[in-house]
Amino acid sequence: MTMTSTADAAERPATSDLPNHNERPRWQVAQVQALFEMPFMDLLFRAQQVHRAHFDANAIQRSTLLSIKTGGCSEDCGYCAQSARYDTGLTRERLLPLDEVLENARAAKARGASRFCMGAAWRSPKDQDLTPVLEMVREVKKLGLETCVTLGMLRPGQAEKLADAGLDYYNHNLDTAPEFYGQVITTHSQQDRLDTLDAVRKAGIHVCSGGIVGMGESRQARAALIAQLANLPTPPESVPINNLVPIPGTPLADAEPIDPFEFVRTIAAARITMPTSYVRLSAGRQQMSDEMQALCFLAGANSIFYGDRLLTTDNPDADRDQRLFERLGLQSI
Ligand code: SAM
Ligand code: DTB
Ligand code: SF4
Repeated sequence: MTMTSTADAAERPATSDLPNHNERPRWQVAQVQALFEMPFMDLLFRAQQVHRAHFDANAIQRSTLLSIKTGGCSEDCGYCAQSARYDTGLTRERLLPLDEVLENARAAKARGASRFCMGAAWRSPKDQDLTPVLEMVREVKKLGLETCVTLGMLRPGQAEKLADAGLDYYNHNLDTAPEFYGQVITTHSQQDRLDTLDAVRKAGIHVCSGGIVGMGESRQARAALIAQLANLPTPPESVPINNLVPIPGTPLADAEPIDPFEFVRTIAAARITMPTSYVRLSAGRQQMSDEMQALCFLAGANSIFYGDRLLTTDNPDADRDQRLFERLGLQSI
């Protein structure tokens, strides 16, 4: 098949155009935007080619999430049910005890999850907050699960402590394009998040970082987010793409939903620009049809959150996901 001229415009830059020939080629925002502008069928075909060159196209990785500390967060992220600044009707909870966390982890493993992700609504954990989480990481790992935590911004030395506890992944999203960031979050900067990702990477922990779409951002902003993730010194091993779950009481409660095909295009752009990363179809699956999810898998998504809760909102239950996997002939990783 021949590519269209739009597709040609989306080719990666030649390495010879770069000042340092040892560097990976960088994706320009315009090149990622050109991917978004490809005819839908061509974009999906290209995403499938990239996907099949690096992964089994019929296998999906599953992680189960647990909110270990819910609500009362100091930050003003405009999408978040857990910010103390908005009245979202959420009941705050203190850090869960270890035995409750382990009970959830055992159930996740029994259902077939390979990774267990623990999320806490902190701007940044204090050292005394981190100590019990280190114990959770050690104990969950002993169950034979991969471990992931998402705790907010890390202070010096904390990533190393998490690495010593055996943590496999740290989730910390860039969330949206640098130029749109200040319209969604004002209590920290995107640079703060980049600094935490750098500390996590240097400590030898795998990076899980992605973003949210459907917040009223432009297509260019979506392309800029994808380019930024792909151009990190090492791309994240895991890239969650969240579709905004509108939360009553937050500033984004009434955001115009994204066109479903535009969401699929975002997945495809992530797949093409980060060929060896797992692209995670994240928040928003509960509101998607099975057909929409199948399109996302066709566009290169190869991991999901599995289990009937995300952090504070619903996710499809395991039975629905198992039926979907059977109907599509998908295996779990
Ligand atoms: N406090 C930590 C942080 O901000 O990194 C960890 C928890 S935070 C809830 C994790 C991620 O969930 C956010 O970065 C955002 O991408 C996603 N998220 C939060 N609320 C969401 C919503 N209503 N819809 C979709 N994604 C959401
Ligand atoms: C990510 O990117 N998405 C997950 C996980 N990382 C921590 C969280 C989604 C949260 C959706 C809204 C909620 O349940 O509160
Ligand atoms: Fe929510 Fe995390 Fe922002 Fe806190 S820092 S408001 S938990 S997204």
